[in-house]
Amino acid sequence: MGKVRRVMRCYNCGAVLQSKKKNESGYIPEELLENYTGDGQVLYCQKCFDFMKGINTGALEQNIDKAMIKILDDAVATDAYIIWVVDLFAFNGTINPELAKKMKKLKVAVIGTHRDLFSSLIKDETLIRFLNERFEEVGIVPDSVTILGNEDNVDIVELMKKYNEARKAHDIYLIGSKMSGKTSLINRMFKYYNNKTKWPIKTENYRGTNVKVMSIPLSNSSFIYELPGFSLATSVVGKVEKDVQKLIIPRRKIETHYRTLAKGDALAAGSLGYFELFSGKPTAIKFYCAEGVEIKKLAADKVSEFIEENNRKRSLRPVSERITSFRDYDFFEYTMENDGQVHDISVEGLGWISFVAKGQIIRVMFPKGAALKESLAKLR
Ligand SMILES: Nc1nc2c(ncn2[C@@H]2O[C@H](COP(=O)(O)OP(=O)(O)OP(=O)(O)O)[C@@H](O)[C@H]2O)c(=O)[nH]1
Ligand SMILES: [Mg+2]
Repeated sequence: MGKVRRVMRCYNCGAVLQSKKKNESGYIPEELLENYTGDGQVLYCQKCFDFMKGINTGALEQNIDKAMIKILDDAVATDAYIIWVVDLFAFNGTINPELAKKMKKLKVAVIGTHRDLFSSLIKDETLIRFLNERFEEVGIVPDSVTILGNEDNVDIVELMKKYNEARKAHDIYLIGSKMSGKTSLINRMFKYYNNKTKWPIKTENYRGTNVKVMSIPLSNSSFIYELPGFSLATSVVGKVEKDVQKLIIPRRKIETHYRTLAKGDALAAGSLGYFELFSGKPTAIKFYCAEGVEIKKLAADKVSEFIEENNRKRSLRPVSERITSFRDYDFFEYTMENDGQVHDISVEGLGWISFVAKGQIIRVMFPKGAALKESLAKLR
């Protein structure tokens, strides 16, 4: 995998921080840059020192609610079977390491949803391999990986049978991000579900928490618990207004845009994401996103001007009123290895670029606090 490094910018003015030239923009004393731990710490250029607040917060991974963690401790304590539902489009960034550490102790079946958004030329095996890789990366070897989409012909009865055997009479906890497709899956299962137990299906606060959980009895002593979705706080979807969400969530097929970036070029995805080839040979990239996202190639040093102008003119959608100045973005830099393999850099909820890694440096600017992830490509 490529190496990621935060590009340090002054929080206040957005200038790239440097400690070489005192009179130039972004100057900061060397020891401040050197001792920066990234841990809740804030950096300002000397000039903006008086206005100290905020940070380059790039989360890289999703946050999980404390109450939810408590519930999942129960899952671990009872050796429950986990069904982890993930949205194949907005997947990167959704595995929280703390959560993964817990789930590692259990049997985990993975379901990748939204298959219908991908071309039918893409094989299920390709998507299955990608999900296996991402889970194995955090120490989870999935018990099974299933790909689902609207209008597929997956045999749900067979799937339920498979899980029923695999769970070995233990409870099932159905987990996943908000909007990943948990309820859609349950609804598909309900068509064939027959409650022969003494318990009703109910939704109530999980014991000792104020988290609403639906429990569906499987036998007189075991249940499926459908947990609320994990927060979209690290997804661009969770950071923008409703009308912008409509543009970035794909409804039909995912669009693929082809562009070649030369050194100093940036690809703008509306006002929500910028991918810059900072160094390296011209690179052919594909950008995958919803049909509502417009893209444009521009000179990287014109990005700040462009942001300002696009706020006014809205010539490249989507534009969010919540993300209007440099301060509203995080800024990261990937130094890619030179392995000749196809890699993705993905901004959760917005889309991803895909390209052959040849030692390039790629800078990504994206809404502050969204999750960013680099990995071997999803579609390869
Ligand atoms: N195209 C497509 N849309 C899907 C698929 N699965 C779910 N959706 C849609 O995605 C949205 C969210 O689905 P839900 O099933 O409500 O997701 P959830 O995981 O229960 O979400 P929360 O209850 O918020 O945690 C809905 O608009 C669904 O119609 C799928 O496979 N393909
Ligand atoms: Mg739901």
